[in-house]
Amino acid sequence: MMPSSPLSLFPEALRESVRMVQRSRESRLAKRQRGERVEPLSLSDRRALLREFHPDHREEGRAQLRVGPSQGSWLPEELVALLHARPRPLVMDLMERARTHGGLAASLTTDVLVIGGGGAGCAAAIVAAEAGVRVVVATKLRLGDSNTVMAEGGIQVADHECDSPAQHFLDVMGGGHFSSDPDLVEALVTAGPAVLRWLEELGMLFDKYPTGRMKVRHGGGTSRQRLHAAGDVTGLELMRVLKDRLACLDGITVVPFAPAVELLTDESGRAVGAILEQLPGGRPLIVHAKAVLLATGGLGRLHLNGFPTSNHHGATADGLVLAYRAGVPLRDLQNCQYHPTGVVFPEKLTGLLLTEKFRGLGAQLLNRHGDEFVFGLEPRDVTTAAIIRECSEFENGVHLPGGGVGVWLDIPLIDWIHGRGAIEREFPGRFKEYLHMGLDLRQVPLLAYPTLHYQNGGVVIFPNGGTDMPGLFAAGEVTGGVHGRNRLMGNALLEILVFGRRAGAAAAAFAKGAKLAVDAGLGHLEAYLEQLDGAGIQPVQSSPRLLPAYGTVRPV
Ligand code: MEZ
Repeated sequence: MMPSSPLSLFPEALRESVRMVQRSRESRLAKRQRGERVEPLSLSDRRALLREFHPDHREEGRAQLRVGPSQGSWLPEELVALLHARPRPLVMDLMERARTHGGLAASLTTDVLVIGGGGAGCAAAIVAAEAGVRVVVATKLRLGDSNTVMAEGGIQVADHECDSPAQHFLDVMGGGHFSSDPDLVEALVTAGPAVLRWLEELGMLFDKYPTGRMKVRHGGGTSRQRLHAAGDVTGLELMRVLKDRLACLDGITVVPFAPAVELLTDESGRAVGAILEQLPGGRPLIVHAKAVLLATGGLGRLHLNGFPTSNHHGATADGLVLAYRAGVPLRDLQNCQYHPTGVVFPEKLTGLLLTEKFRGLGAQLLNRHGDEFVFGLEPRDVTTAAIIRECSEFENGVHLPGGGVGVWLDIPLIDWIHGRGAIEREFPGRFKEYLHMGLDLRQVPLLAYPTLHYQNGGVVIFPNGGTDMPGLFAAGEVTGGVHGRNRLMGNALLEILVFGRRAGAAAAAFAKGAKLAVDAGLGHLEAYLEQLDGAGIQPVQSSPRLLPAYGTVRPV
């Protein structure tokens, strides 16, 4: 039931500020119609802003990695602590058995083991099964529980006449500060149109005009409108069709509630399986596989720099730990993505996403005086730094009585720009969700502040999804190189499909030419523990963490 006044849910201290935003809407719209706007920053201004205000550039909160192939890198201290940690107790017990028995006997065997049941893992499993190999998908929670399912705003694909993969390539390279691997970016953008056709064939429902033409929008840092969406539930709709396809295929076994806690390797250093730790209870499941594919997602639930996160509960960097202990290098992990608009109020939703599509359709970011202070479609890292500066140095943030601070995202402006009904039509998910709580997005702005959203870097891969380790493939957020130091909106959904499919195909091909190992063990782990010892590191925790240590969901 709707409250009596649109403002009744806001604390008294905020109501005058909301009214000011409402009062200034008409004149801001008129300005917009006259083409007056806050201009995008010059390259040098962007750089200076990032240096001073983006969390990646803070001196504190980093630590140096002291072992392994990326030794010497300065990374978020929460991540370094996991990489310097000892294995989980279950693995320590199995290590002794592996040593004395010359390996660990299998509870389950397969051709390809896919670790992770989000978008990248499902896409990989589908392609591998279609290539005729047996696949096991081991997933920490249920199939589909992942950041993919929470993705709202859309997927970037250059498929319209005024656009091209070359244009998309330049945007990705520029958005990532020219630090991406160009071969990976080329693979990403050129496969886009085919991936879109595949999704349509699988039955995904995109936003379209009555003529059947796909609607496309701008995202931050994009030179063309190329964001394709399914309302504001793009990831949910994407997972729906992937899960349907996966369920139709023979040869795929899904093992839910079974996170991988260590890879298995053979004498030659090939990846030959993994140890899964079944939830709850922690019983081991030893899987032998001819090829292993990591699609474990990101690290948002490590709450780097104390930020809230938009990520699902399983995003605890597990894949990074597994791959790194096995000797696979990491890249770009000093750069994380703080999405500019996480929820600040209502407080119970703190950190959850307010999609960039709101800004793509004209919602403005306003400070406590009701002034627009940044061009709304700067690349994400720039917008984030501008919000942090506005709330810190300029002291122009809106303060909640309970301590939170943020800036207004004036969502109702969207209906004023595009006509009544636009908000309900374009944001069916968030519109209903907030209405249910008593907040009508057609009438009130929401308070926003950056939230930890994405792990820009990760495991180093080749364009086919292979890694330095024979038999080990990786795809999706666990990998690095596609987005360089800053990802643009909508490229994550594209990445999980392009590289999920590539890695699935490459893993299947590898498996066809490989045999199951007879000596699947933990030799790589013993070597890693020796390195920790040699560096004088005495681990105080174990990893991978599996779940964050708060709330009602507890690690086992
Ligand atoms: O790619 C993303 O992270 C995305 C589309 C997020 C959003 O704002 O909706």
